[in-house]
Amino acid sequence: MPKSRGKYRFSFGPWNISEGADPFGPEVRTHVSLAKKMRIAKELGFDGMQFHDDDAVPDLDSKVASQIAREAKRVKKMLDDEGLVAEFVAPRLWFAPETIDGGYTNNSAKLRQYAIDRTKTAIEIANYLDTNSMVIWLAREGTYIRESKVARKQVLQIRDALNEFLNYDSRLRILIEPKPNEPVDSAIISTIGHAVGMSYMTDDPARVGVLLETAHSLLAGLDPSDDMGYALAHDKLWSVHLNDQGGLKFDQDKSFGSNNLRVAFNQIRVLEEYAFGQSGEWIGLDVKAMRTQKQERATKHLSNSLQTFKFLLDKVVNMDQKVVNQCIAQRDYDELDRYILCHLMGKRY
Ligand code: 3MF
Ligand code: MG
Repeated sequence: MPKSRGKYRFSFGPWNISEGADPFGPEVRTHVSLAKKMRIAKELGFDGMQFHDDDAVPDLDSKVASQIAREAKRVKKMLDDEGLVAEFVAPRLWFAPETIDGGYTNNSAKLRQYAIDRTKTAIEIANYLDTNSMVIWLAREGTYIRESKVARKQVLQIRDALNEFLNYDSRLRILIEPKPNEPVDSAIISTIGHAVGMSYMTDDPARVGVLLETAHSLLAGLDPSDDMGYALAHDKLWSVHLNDQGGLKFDQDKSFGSNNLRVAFNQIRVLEEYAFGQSGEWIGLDVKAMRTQKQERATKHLSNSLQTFKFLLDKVVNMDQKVVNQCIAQRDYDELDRYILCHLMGKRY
């Protein structure tokens, strides 16, 4: 790894080694066990794993507390044995029949309670896995048609839910992962700005930050490196999901840098300028193998993304800041553009 100000540790989630199903076709690869995924993580040079609550304890809703505790502790032991740590646990609030129309913003009080209870169980699991970080991707908090919910009320319902979790566990840190759409037509907390705003509405803003995903910023029509800068100015960028995205279409979770190297370069530039990771923040890679990828080669999206990160970090560290400063001083941004492109292409400037 090139000499850098940032301290980079990498993680991914079990869902990032997948069977390749998409909305138009079934699975094309066989299931890989959690133990095997941990082994792969270690072999590829990752230090941590991210979990949905039911990645750690499958079929969570049908299990009692003691069984959940037992299974979660077993996963912790597996992590220990592999020399990995859990970065966070995220409640999967978009799968159960109870969350068809949302979790905390469901129009039914009974179903909202399901989402609250489920999240508290996820907090318990996080404790068993020895992490105090919980990521909340607000997948179905939003609408398919505007008239079905009251926008202002949804925001307050999410605030109230977050407060309940902060009060439930005094060590808990919440990372909001915003996304503008998919599965819903329009998410109520749709961008990093919305998520940061939400954090200040809670009872303890110091314990609420954000996780930024490259593709989610792009889907909102925003530049991920600027979004990172925004969250970093608030000291609230506590994790990232690096990946890539080819324009405004479904969430692709392409390998990091595979669509736009310059956009990827700038994300690392912004992280490096902040010395990201010095306070323990992780670099998560939320990437998917292409459906066309064969079973035995379906981890290249992870190794490729890691390699691209390191190569681009090298480009960031070895960028000639003198040239950059000169161009800025002369307000010659066309020359700066040429320098950056030469630098990225490895051409003599
Ligand atoms: C959705 C996502 C999710 C979240 C994950 C953890 C499946 O677009 O990015 O990945 O990252 O649920 O919060
Ligand atoms: Mg993500």
